[in-house]
Amino acid sequence: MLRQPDFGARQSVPLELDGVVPYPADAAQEYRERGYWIGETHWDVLEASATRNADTVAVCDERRSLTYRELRDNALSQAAVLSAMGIRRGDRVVVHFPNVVEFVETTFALFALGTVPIFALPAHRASEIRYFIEFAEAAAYVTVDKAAGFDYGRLAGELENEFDGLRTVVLPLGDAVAAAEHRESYRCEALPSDVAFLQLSGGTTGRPKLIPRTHDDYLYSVRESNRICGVTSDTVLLVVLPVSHNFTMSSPGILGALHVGATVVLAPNPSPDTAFELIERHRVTMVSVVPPVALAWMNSSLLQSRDLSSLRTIQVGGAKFSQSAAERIEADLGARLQQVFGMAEGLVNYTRLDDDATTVTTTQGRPISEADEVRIVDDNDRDLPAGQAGHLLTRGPYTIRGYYRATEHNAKSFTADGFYRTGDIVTRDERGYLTVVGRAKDQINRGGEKIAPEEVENHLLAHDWVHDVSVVGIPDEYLGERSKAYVVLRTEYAATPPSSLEIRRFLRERELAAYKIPDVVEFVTEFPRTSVGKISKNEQRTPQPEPAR
Ligand code: OOB
Repeated sequence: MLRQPDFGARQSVPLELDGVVPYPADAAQEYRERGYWIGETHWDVLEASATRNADTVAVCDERRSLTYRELRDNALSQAAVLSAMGIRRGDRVVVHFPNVVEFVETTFALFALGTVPIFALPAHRASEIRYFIEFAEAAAYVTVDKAAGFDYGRLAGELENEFDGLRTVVLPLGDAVAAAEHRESYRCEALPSDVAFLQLSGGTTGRPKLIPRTHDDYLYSVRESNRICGVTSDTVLLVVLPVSHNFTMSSPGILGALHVGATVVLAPNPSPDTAFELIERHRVTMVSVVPPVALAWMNSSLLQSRDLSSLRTIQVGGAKFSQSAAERIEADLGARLQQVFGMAEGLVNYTRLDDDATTVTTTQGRPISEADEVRIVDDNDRDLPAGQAGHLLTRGPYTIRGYYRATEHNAKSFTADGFYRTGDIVTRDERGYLTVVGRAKDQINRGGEKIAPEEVENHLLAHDWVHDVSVVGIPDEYLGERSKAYVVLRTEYAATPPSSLEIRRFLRERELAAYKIPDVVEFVTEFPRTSVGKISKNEQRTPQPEPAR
């Protein structure tokens, strides 16, 4: 019989993870003294909730529903299995799930062991997953069998063959888990100052960057988010965005809900059919969406036939929400709008529940914490006066000081004194509210899904016929932006170009996440250039008049 992992008393040795930039000692001390970092781990949070709310439903999806006690016990059972497989504290483990209960069980099983999950997105495919395994030297890959139209289990099999020593776990685990024994209480080995997991950055480079977040820093943002967003044990949170995304996890998200004994309902997709039915059935009070989902909901004819009266707050974030759409939310959906402007690297801004209508519809809110330091600077890092648009830099009690294993990139993405360069162009009013007005980073924000053009360009350059390529975001009424690839073919193929469909199929065959595949492909003979000879992406982003025929 498998037993619960037996680590005895909590160890006092901090986790050593190479390639992590720690908070400077004086900053860490200040964050503790001011009561931001209170010395709890994610596992402690679940233990406490399971004690207080044992029989409340913690999380459910279409197939399964778990009380807090069941969630805790299942997580410990899975931890026992993982531990028997040799998975230990500090090991990196790629976690790859669609919106199913197993994601939450697995995440807490890994927290119980002090293992470091890497939160892959449900849409990621072999190309991204392989990279995470290699780059982070992952010990294991955990997923679920066929779900949401994709055979995750098959991918697990392929990866196991490919990577020596990689353990793969495909849920459900079956009998092994049913047999595990539990103790009344379990103290995990992790320390609150340890890296709890690696989140993913939207990315601007050829490969996504990994973001090390500690228990202390993340839980501070979660607790404050709960306070700002009014999450209590009565909250029923509907999750329609990908489970592992930072917005879904922590703003206040799944972790916020589990912190206070609320109920999380996981939706397999954000379509009005699916979501409205779940809102009605579970009397959902709160939901987080990206702008295109908010638009689809407001335009849905199903609004007439479904009862959404339980909905109190609808959070919109991840990409810029237009003022005109924001102004419609309350009347169309019968819930109050809260704008959320956040990033997996840390800083999250919210409009407050008691803000006036103009603030809620025209700004992206203000930071969570009075300790969030925000600077708005010009191209030479000089501070700008209130109201002027500039680069947003930030530092604070839950914003990282560096990406994982990325020394060179960190020198560019962080100032010498530890401010993160967000790449966002914002204005700030006298009250500290931010409005996002643009972006300086080379990233496409496709309705909240982030695409690093360089990553897609590298894949396209692997095509034998392709000589050069440039990927940009072009305006889209619904998504905000969609992606376009300009392709220059090798001269010998220029006369007989492949169809754009073939190019897109080529990318799919390289097992790239579908949202990264360009919406539009155009073959050109050359790129517009700037005066210094660089590709003018700005010109490529601007819609060109149709050529005269
Ligand atoms: C969220 O996190 P990420 O890491 O996927 O993306 C962060 C970037 C920001 O730097 C900004 O460029 C953009 O996404 N963004 C917004 C926005 N919210 C995020 N741009 C304009 N308006 C907004 N409201 O996207 C994220 C993380 C936590 C909470 C919410 C969103």
